[in-house]
Amino acid sequence: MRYVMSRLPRVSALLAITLAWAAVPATGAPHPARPNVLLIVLDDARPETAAALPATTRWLRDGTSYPQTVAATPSCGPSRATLLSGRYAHNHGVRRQADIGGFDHTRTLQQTLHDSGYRTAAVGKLYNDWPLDRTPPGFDRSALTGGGYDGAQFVVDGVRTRARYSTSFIGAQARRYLDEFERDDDKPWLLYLGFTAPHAPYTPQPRYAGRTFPGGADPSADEADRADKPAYVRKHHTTRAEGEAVRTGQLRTLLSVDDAIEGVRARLARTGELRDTLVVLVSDNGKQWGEHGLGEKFMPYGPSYRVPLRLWWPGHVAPGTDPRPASTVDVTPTVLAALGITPGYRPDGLNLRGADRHRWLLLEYWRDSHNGGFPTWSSRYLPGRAQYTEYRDARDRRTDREYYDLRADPWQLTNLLRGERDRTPDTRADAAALAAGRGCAGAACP
Ligand SMILES: [Ca+2]
Ligand SMILES: [Ca+2]
Ligand SMILES: [Ca+2]
Repeated sequence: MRYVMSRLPRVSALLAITLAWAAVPATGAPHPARPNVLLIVLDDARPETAAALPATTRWLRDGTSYPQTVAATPSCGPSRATLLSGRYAHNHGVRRQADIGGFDHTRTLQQTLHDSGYRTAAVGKLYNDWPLDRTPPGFDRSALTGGGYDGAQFVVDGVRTRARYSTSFIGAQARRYLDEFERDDDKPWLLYLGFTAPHAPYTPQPRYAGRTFPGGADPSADEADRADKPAYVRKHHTTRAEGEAVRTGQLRTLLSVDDAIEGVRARLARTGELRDTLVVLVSDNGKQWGEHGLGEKFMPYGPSYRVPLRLWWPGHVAPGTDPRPASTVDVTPTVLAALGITPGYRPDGLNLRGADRHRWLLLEYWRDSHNGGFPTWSSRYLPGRAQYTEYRDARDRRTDREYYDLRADPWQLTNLLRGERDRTPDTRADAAALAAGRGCAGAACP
């Protein structure tokens, strides 16, 4: 019964969503003072990487976790634009890494909070292809990097510098901004905390370089028959062993992230801000650890698009697990609803803490020369049930299609549109829903 919403007629579902949206500002008790917002964004972390974040997990344990969360567009730059705007890439326009120049910075979490009296700062990796010496609109302060670990370059409020180790630098800079905020103690703040970990090149701190971790890639890392998959998949040959090396490298870098986050938590406790801070932990996309013979992300498979999402705010966000489908597009609307702030625009995502729910999850990706030759695709994803994917060429003509019955085949081993005829599902409803979803806006989004 978890997906009862998807069985309702479309009009009723839209009406329910509209009513829930209208009701949002009234759902929480009025806040005597607005809380701070700490938005922690990991880079390429799938949900399983929580194994390398013990202190962070302990801290956020009495918040809400959303195990069915996707990155609406599993690619760094587009995904961050989605996280910070609450809009799908087909609306915010950052479809490819280099598109950030066309981003509407006024329709963002940071601009909305800034306009509501928040002090705002961004630390670490934010957008791709953004000039680091320019503080992005909506932020008062910024200490940005393009990525990397040892000797990574940062620009701290216009001053160029190099970090000995990026993760430690990001943690220290976050604490500096928190100290600065503390001097203006009455004002709430937004701190965007974007780690470069666990993105390639997975350089660990020496003290974590020998650590190993039990577990590994999912069973699709040994997919023997990929004849059901589109041709581009079969051009890749990432082995389970190669995927395992990437996984270990990622988890080692996250041990340093755990230390940095613990340092931020301790500083919040010391300045008396801990209980007045809404914390969000999320990743911009996942990572293939050899599943289907693939590395990277950018593909319509679980390891690429599934991401961790946790919310924490003692006394306001209930402890527990929310199994409802969630997306990166929901982060900004959920934060703003928790704060009782109505943005000056209509996001595409929804308030995850409201009555409202996704009928299905829209996933979209556009071919990007920065990312290699992965094709353009979009999916209709029903977690635990099914995923329907269409690939498109440069002229927007449909090329390949995939359909996975996730109840029988959770690892996406058998594309039912490339198998025996008698098992071919009827995908007309999926295709129609996806066609509408690809152009959706606001409450009309699935
Ligand atoms: Ca990423
Ligand atoms: Ca204080
Ligand atoms: Ca197969």
